[in-house]
Amino acid sequence: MQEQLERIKAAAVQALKESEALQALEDVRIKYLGKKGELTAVLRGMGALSAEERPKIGQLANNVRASIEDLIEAKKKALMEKEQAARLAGERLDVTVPGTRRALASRHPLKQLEREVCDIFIGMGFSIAEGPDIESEYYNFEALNLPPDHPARDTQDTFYITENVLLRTQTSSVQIHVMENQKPPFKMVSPGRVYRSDALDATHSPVFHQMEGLVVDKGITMGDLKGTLEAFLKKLYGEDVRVRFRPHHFPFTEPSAEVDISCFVCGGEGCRICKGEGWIEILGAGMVHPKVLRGCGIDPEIYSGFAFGVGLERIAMRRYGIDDIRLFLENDVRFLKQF
Ligand code: 2NL
Repeated sequence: MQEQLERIKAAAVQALKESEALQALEDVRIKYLGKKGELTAVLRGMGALSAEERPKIGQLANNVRASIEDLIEAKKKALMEKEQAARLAGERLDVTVPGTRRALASRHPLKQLEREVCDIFIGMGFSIAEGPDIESEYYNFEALNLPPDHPARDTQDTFYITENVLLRTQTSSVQIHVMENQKPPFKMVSPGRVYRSDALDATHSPVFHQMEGLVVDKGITMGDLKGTLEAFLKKLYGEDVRVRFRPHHFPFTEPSAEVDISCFVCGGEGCRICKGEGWIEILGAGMVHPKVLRGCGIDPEIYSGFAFGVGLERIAMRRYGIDDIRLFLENDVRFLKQF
């Protein structure tokens, strides 16, 4: 029996030496130490031994079991370490290899300008008002004293969605909503996209950006309009700029004016940019028409206000010497990278 145990041990040791996977180790364990294993079979036969021999053989069998178990454990550990090492080697990555550089995007030049202009007005205590691009005819035209037969209402000039729903042609509509829903005083600017049914060429685009401003309070005068716009234009173009107001007509303001600045290229001498004029037209403005105030539920006998509108593309084109409005829409990185 002793011999038998030694043979079992030798066979198990040999089998373990040849095992190269965890499953093979388990197979060995079952074959020799399992319930139906070889060592168990020997132990079952111990009943036939003499009382003298039984403890000796029992002791030996236990030693054989223990050493096979130890070997299995050791081999298991070795195999797992080997496996881990192989996995780590496969996953190794060189953190010193240079990465793929991702180009950082930048703000669109028109949005940069919009922000700059908004910041100037925020600095003067204005709030920003935004509203929908799709409007009803009432908010876009009627409320601004543009009667049904006004040429701006023609389908040649305006994108109609249904008979009285359209893409806004100015952001004044946003300010009408605010005047209807809140109580004066108001001091706001409303930047945003506006739409006109124009064919796209170097100087016209069916979609462009505008910024309108509105101040309504008791006792607002043309002096407030002039002072505010002069302060704005000096912040945008520099303290040396001179500002000129020319009489004009808008249906929604009375009186109305167009506002020019002295040419920022030649300083008023006359050059290519100002077409020899010395002046550059920047804004339209005026005192809010009493009809417009009344339509929003504001009593023009108590309140007065001024308003203005400015096209952002025109300002940006002149500032950066851009000669084609289509460049703003094409998203050509070579163009956008310059700002
Ligand atoms: C221009 C002229 C202007 C206004 C816009 C306005 C808004 C309300 C009431 C009265 Cl809610 N007026 N806006 C006033 C005068 C001129 O824009 O040349 N825009 C590019």
